[in-house]
Amino acid sequence: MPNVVVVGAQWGDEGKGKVVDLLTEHAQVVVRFQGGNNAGHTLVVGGQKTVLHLIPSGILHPGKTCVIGNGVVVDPAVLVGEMDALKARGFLKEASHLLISDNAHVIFPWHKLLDTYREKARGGSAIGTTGRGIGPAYEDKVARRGIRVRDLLQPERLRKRIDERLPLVLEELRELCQKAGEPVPPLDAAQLQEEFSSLGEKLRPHVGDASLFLASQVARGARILFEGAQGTLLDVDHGTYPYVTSSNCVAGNAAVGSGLGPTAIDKVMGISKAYTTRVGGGPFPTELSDTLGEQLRRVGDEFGATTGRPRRCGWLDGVVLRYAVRVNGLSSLALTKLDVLSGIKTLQLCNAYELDGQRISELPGDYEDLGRVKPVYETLPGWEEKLTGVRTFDELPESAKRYVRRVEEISGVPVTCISVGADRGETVLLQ
Ligand code: 2SA
Ligand code: GDP
Ligand code: MG
Repeated sequence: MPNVVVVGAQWGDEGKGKVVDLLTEHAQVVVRFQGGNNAGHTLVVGGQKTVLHLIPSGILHPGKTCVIGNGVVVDPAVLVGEMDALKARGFLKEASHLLISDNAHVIFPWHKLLDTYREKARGGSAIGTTGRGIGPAYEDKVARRGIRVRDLLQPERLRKRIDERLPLVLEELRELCQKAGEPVPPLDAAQLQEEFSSLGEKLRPHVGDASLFLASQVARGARILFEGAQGTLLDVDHGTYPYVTSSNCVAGNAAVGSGLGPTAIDKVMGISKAYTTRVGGGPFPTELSDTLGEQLRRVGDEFGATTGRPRRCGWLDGVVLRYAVRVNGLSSLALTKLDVLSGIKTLQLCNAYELDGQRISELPGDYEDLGRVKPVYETLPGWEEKLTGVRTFDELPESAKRYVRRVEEISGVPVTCISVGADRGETVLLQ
C-alpha cells in the first residue's frame, strides 16, 4: 500500500475511524494532522467499540506507531485519559507506540470557556461547535501567542506564557459572562501551571520531533497513513464558512500538519456515507426534516461520537462529492453505511442544484446561496435485503450495485471500499 491520506468527503462522521483502522494493517505509521478532540472516531472490532478523539485510529494494531502531528490541537487531560483507557485494555504497551509532536498546540481551560461563551453570545447564529476549545486554540496559534506541547515540559516558560495570556483572556471572559448573566469562572495562573506541567510530565515519554520521525520512516520505506478529522465541508477554507471548524480538513493539510512534504503522499481516499449527515449549524441542501430523516438517524445511530448530539440526516449529495474530489484530489472513495439504506423503497441522489431558477452542478461558494439551493434529484430503486453479511460486490443486491456505480459516475472516482456495518470485518473491498 502506498502512503494514503484518508479524509472525510462530507461534513464529518463518514466512518474515517473504521476505514483507518482497517487500512492500518497495511501501514506502519498512522498520523493525525489536524483537529483535536472535537473529533470522535469510532472503531468496532469483534463487537467491541472504541471511540478515539485524539489518538490515531491505528492504535488497536500492536507494533504500529501512532503520531499526533504538529497540526493537531491537544487537550492534554483528554489525551492522558484516552491513553490510560487504552492501556487498561492492553493497548499502547510501549511508549514508542505513540509519538506527540512537540510543536502541537495545547488547549487550555480558557479556550473551552471562550468557545462555550462565544457560542452563547451568537444566539441563533451559533456555529454549533463541540465546545472543546478548538477554535480559540487555533486562534492563539495563528496569533502567535499559543502554548505548545514543548512548553508543558518547561515549568518556568509555561508559567511565563500563562501569565502573558491570562489577563486578556479574563478581560474577554468578564465581558462574555456579564452578557450571559453568569459569574466568571476562576482561572489561576499558578494552579494552571502546576496542573499542565504535571500533565506534561505524563506525556513526556511520548513527546518528540514528529516531522523528523516521519521523514526517517519514509526514508526506510515505511507506509504512512494520514488520518483526517471532520470533513471537507467543515474545512476552514473550503467548507461552508463560517459554519466550519477552525482547521484545514482537506488532504493538502496532511503535509503541513505532519511536517512531511506533499511528495510523500501517493493517494487520497475520501470517505462518504451512502447518505449525508451534518452536526451543528449551517446549510445542508439535501437534509430530510421528515420521518425518513428520523429513520436514517435511528437506523444509522446518528448521534455525535463526542457530544452525543443528534446528527442531521439527508440524501447523498453528488455535488458535494464532486467538490470533495476536486479540493482533495481524491483518487478513490470508500462508501460507508450502505446497510443503513436497506428497506427504503426509493432512493434519491442529488446530482445538481437549482439556484434562482438556474441549474448548477458546482457548489456555490457563498454559504447563503448554498442555504437557498434546491437539490435536483434522480431516483433510484432501493433494496429490501440486509447487507451486513455481504463481503463481495457480487453478493450485493442489483439495486445496491447500481447505486454504487451511479456514485462512481457522479463523483468521477472509483469506489474501492464499501462498508456494510460498523465492525472492522463488515467491509467489501473492490480493489
Ligand atoms: P468545532 O468544535 O469548533 O470544531 O465545531 C465547528 C463545527 O465543526 C463541526 N464538527 C464536527 N462535525 C461532525 N463530527 C465531529 N465530531 C464529533 C463526532 C461531533 C459530535 O464524531 O460525532 O460529537 O458532536 C465534529 N467536530 C466538529 C461542529 O459540529 C461545528 O459545526
Ligand atoms: P468518523 O468521525 O468519520 O470516524 O465517524 P464516526 O465514528 O463519528 O461516525 C461513524 C459511525 O458509523 C460510528 O458509529 C461507526 O461505528 C459507524 N459505522 C461506520 N461504518 C459503518 C457502516 O458501514 N454501517 C453502519 N451501520 N455503521 C457504520
Ligand atoms: Mg466523528
